[in-house]
Amino acid sequence: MNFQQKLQEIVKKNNSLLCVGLDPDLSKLPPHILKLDEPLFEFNKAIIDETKDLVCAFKANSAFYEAEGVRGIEQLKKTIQYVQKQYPEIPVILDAKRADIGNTSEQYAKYAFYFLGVDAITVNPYLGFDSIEPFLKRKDKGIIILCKTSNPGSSDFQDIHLGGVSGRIPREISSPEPLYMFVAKKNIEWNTIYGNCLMVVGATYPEELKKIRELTPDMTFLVPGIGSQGGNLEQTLKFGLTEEKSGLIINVGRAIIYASNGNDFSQKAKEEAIKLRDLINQFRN
Ligand code: NUP
Repeated sequence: MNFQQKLQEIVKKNNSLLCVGLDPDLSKLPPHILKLDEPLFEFNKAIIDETKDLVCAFKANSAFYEAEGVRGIEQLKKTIQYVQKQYPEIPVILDAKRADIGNTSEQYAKYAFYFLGVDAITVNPYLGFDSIEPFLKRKDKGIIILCKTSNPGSSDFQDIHLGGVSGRIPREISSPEPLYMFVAKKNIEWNTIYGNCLMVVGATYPEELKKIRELTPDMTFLVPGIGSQGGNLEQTLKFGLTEEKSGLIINVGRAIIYASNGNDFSQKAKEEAIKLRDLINQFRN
């Protein structure tokens, strides 16, 4: 079963487009968890156990594990293995925004898909096709390409209009459209060849989301930015849902995982996840 099939199954089974972000930050974990030998893993495990019926995926951002060195990576791997063993129907996304020259990307792909064994990875298309091809050729995996990111600085480059560019870019696409639209078109093109592409579109830019959805009626978008970043859930759903009322993976990290800092943190996370799942589903019915 490939990533898209696995995703579709769990969306149906859990009736959810919510993805919980497993981004454990030692400075924010509950005191009783910090006392444990593997706090990142124990925190994740509690969140996973409470939200497993409410999500369509878990997304782990590599930075929060790399920050803790070898022990962090071990706990990332343990978290992924835990999901695979206990809840194998739930896909795990590695948010790493990787890509480099092809030869190096091969190693990043090996790390994600062989060492960690995740179902999908986020990649940065800035280096061009050969930099993401080592990921794309894993047709069973989901390759989630950054398109319009949720942060304020995403406008610095992604909104630059392409009029007048030269070099390898053919004249017909040298039009006054922003870079993110060009990237979206490339993603669609790569998806027709490889069939395993998704794209990242931030919930903080609903107008841009709308324009990208107009280009592709059925590709799946990973949408971060709801909760702590102030993204607009209503508009995200209005503009982003496909005809089948799907096509979005709505990631929420901090607003769920840090809903409480006490002994009840996983219970509170569950309550937040239920609220968000239900809010999302109001727009799907
Ligand atoms: O455009 C993006 N914005 C974003 O926040 C692309 C991302 N991958 N992310 C990631 O999504 C971010 O690094 C973090 O892991 C998650 C958002 O978490 P939160 O703001 O819900 O806590």
